[in-house]
Amino acid sequence: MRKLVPILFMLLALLGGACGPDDPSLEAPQGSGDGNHEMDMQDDDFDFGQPGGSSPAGREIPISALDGLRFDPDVIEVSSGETVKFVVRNDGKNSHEFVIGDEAYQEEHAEEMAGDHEMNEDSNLVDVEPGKIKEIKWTFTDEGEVLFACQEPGHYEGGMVGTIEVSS
Ligand SMILES: [Cu+2]
Repeated sequence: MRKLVPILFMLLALLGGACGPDDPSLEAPQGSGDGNHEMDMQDDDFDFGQPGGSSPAGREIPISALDGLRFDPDVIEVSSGETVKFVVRNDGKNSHEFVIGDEAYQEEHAEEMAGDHEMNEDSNLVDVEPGKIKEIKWTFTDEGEVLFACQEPGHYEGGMVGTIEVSS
């Protein structure tokens, strides 16, 4: 019996080896092969528009982040193709973030943030300390709804989210 165990392991190893070089990815679902999904999201390649870059902003939109887990205003209307500059002021005593993203993006980041909160500033988000102001330029490309949310732990879930209605 004792000798059977190593033999079984050897057999398994041989079978495993036959599956090719990508077999060590036992933790990743077969076929997905993309541990780089995370990198995609930081690659200025977004589903909900693009960083404003050097495009001139047609207008500035002031937004206030509040400790009551609200943004003021919380509904903004823009047109597709429009570049706007958000001027985000933290009027609270807690840290807040301003993260541009569609619902899928926000949901995904809310889950990440719930665990280990370490969100580096990216082209679609700013971290705003109490009393500070940060600016972020964004070009909206597609008609539809984009969200802006705070991804401090619990804030998005608590309702710290607003809507950007992008018209054609
Ligand atoms: Cu917040």
